[in-house]
Amino acid sequence: MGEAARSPWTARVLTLFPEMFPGFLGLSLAGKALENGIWALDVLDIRDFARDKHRSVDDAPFGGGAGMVMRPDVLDAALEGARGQGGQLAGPVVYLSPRGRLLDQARVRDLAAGPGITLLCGRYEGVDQRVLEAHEVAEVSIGDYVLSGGEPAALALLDAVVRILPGVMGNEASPAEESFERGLLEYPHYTRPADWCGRLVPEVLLSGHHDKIRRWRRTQAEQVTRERRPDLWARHSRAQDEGEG
Ligand code: 9WO
Repeated sequence: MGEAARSPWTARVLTLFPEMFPGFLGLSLAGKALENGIWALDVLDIRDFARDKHRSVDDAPFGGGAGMVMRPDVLDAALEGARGQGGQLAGPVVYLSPRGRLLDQARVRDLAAGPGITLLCGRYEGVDQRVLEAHEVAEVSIGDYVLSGGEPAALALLDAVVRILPGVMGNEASPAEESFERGLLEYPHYTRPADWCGRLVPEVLLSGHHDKIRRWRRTQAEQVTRERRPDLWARHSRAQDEGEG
């Protein structure tokens, strides 16, 4: 008996700008992994699901006001079109929006552990609320700022997920990863020369005392987290108190 072929981690993207994909994800490690079949990218043009002769995808907002809203009937057809063989979606449907829950490394890890994701990229003033409810769409934000569309946010989310898929990075965890696992920011990094324009590398890093170096880095990570991200520091301290560290 042959093994059934396992499908790779699959990103299905619904967008009015399919030319934006794979974008930078076609380069570097993510691009190599895409070529090697470690992940797959299906891009669907939302306009292909418009049915009227002008292929319109948007309409004026009820209640008046500036701009246009993406039509629920067109988005519904696109989401149905995003189902693969067997009528299954590739993982949860995520709408990139400043109204969403903020993306963090824990969410990235959950997504990487699943079968994939279906990403809905909005344009204009956004999408009709009812289609988000009908399809149980999760709203995700990559930060508290407004873009002109969801596409750059979709690319950022995919970059975060794809780099941790098995076989993409080489299997060692990066310092940033290990640090984030513990809820801390990274310690500072240095390379040669040891004296650059009179700026010296901290002595301890030249000492060869690996235990001392580990403790110094830990202290630096804690200090920078406390100073720059009191929110992360509070969460980290709470986790330590509960004996998770
Ligand atoms: C535009 C606009 C113009 C006038 C009045 C209200 C308005 N709201 C918006 C708006 O939020 N547009 C969004 C553009 C609609 C959804 C896609 N767009 C988007 C996604 N901008 N920024 C994001 C985004 C996604 C994830 N993380 C951060 C930002």
